[in-house]
Amino acid sequence: MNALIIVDVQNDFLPQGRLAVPEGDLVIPVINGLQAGYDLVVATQDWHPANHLSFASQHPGASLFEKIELDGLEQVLWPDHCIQGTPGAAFAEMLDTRSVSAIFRKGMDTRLDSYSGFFDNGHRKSTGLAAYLRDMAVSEVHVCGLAADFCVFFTAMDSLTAGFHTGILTAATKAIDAGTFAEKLQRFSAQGGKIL
Ligand code: VGL
Ligand code: ZN
Repeated sequence: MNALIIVDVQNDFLPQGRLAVPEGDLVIPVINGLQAGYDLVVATQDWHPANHLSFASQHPGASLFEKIELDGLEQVLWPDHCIQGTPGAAFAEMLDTRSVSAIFRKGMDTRLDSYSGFFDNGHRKSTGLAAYLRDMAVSEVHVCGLAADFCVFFTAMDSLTAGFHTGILTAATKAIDAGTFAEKLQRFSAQGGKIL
């Protein structure tokens, strides 16, 4: 069985959103067209409380995109985004979600960011995604969505570690920073990941 993981295709990551990914909207028709080729389609959703500590707004005097240390982990300070229940956290209206069998939310713990759909950044808590995929007899996982250099990359790396044959669908993802993504893709492929 193969599975498609659609990562964080949410309004705040689209060009009008609060943490806009350049050309993020262009992945939507591509992802809609890909879904029929998979036995299982799941989605992740970044889902932060308003006072999440990954937000620069929670650190007086800090600048956007500055790196700080939070509970022993490096943390980029983002603009407020994907706040639980707000329009920015909703899936893009044009995304076809009819075939999505389960949605895995992440980033709810105020002190801990979560780029991967499988684990928080400290690998302290699982979302249950790996167990779900195994239960559905999935062996091959393809990852798409936003943003390529953060949540797509870390989801794909954790998928490899969990033992799934894993590929990143490069035509169905866009990066916050294309240079960062190129470096991370090399790391992914060095670990046995497929660039599709
Ligand atoms: C993401 C930064 C912060 C992502 C989520 O979906 O790639 N990036 N939260
Ligand atoms: Zn986030």
